[in-house]
Amino acid sequence: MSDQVVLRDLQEGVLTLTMNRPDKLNAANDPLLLGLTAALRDAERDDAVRVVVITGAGRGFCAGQDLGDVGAREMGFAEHLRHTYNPLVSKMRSIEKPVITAVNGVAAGAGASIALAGDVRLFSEAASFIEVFSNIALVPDSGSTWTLPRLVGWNRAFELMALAERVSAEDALRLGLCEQVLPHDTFREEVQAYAARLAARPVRALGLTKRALNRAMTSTLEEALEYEAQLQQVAGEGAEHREGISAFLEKRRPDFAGAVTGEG
Ligand code: T3D
Repeated sequence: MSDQVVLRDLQEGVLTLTMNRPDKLNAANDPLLLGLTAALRDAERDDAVRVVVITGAGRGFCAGQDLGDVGAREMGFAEHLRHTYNPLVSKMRSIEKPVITAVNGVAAGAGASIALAGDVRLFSEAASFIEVFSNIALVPDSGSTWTLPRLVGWNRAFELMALAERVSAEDALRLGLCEQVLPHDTFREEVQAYAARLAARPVRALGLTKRALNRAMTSTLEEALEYEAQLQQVAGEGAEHREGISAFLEKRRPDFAGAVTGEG
């Protein structure tokens, strides 16, 4: 097994980033957090990457902050969050490519926040989700206070945060914390197949869609309508749109990846 804490694997437009500290359920240390953020920044600039998948090695997704590291560090909590988790979560939300969090096992604390920050959240049957922060008398961070109440409502979010109870994959699906629960034995293959489906979509238009949805979270309807008009102008002038129209008229499948490659 590699000693790198973030593994990168690019296959057919799908970049899989694997958090790789399996002995600690991929508890996050600074190299892991900074490595993930750096990989997302690289992916943002690389046209060969159409979709990003974030997952974990071994039986965990991510158990949150490595608690063994906390006592030894020189930064305060706020400075540490600003330096590590916050740029990671911001980049996951702002990168204009689909990000799938493939939650293969337990996602706890900031690991749960990272799971929720995906555009598409795919859980294995063996996954679980814990807002574990209150067990060690901390406040939920890395975006959980933003994402969780939007998904489950204020009161349910507070209950999950206050009691730190483990949510099974089945209950996560019922609560809207994930889009799909997939069989554990074939999880990685099914995630790759799902990601390949997304990679065949017009990912530049999806990037603009992500931008519009992000903006709409804090805008009025009038502002959203105007922003949609502006982004539609951009999408409508793009190679993907031309390919979509041609494919429709010629009664064939669109080749969106080829359209962008051929842009020159
Ligand atoms: O700036 C800042 O740092 C603030 C940011 C904070 C963000 C946070 O994420 S705070 C929350 C930190 N995370 C936790 O409190 C979770 C602690 N872990 C657990 O509660 C449990 O391990 C789990 C519920 C996640 C999983 O339980 P289980 O029974 O499936 O596994 P386990 O046996 O507890 O853990 C397996 C190994 O992983 C074990 O090591 P060992 O005994 O086999 O050598 C355990 O110590 C290690 N491990 C799990 N979580 C962490 C960890 N080691 C370091 N840090 C961890 N967070």
